[in-house]
Amino acid sequence: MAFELPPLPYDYEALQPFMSKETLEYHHDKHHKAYVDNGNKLAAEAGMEGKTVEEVVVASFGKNAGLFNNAAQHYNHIHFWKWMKKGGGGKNLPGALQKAIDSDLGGYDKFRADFINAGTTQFGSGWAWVSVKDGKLEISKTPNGENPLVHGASPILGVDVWEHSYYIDYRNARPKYLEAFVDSLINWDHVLEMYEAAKS
Ligand code: MN3
Repeated sequence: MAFELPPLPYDYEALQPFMSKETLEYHHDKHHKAYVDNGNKLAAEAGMEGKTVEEVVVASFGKNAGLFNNAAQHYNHIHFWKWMKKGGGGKNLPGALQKAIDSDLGGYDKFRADFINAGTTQFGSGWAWVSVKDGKLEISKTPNGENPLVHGASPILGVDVWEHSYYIDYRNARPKYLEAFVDSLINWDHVLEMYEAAKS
């Protein structure tokens, strides 16, 4: 199936002051759209236009870099928009997630520090993640468009640390952006939805 650019699940102003209208206009309308357009072109050339985005990501990893980069970034951004909401973030987690973070990641404060550290220490462009692997949560980081799907894990939360995600609002202060993401933007409902799907 052809990749399609999903609309943002909120207004362009909804995440201010933590993420500006200008950032969302460029990031969604230009960057994500380019991944969709390039991904469709390259998937057709590779004869993979009938596959889901998840299937294309796994099938192209290590084999077709151009297709992989665009398909993986399409997957990553579909969820990135949903991993944020107005009035999100902070410690008010659904019970099932709180329990898993307590048992697998050493509690909320350690999760917060380790997740921010993963994003801060990803050298250059990439992502920081929480995923489910072998039934347990783990924190990781990946370069460029790579994601946990290609490492046998199911991502449930991810944050984009490409400069296009924060440079307009935070300039070079990536840790400030990551703190704002965790404290004020995370949509825990979408994290829970992906957690439950990964566990089932
Ligand atoms: Mn991006």
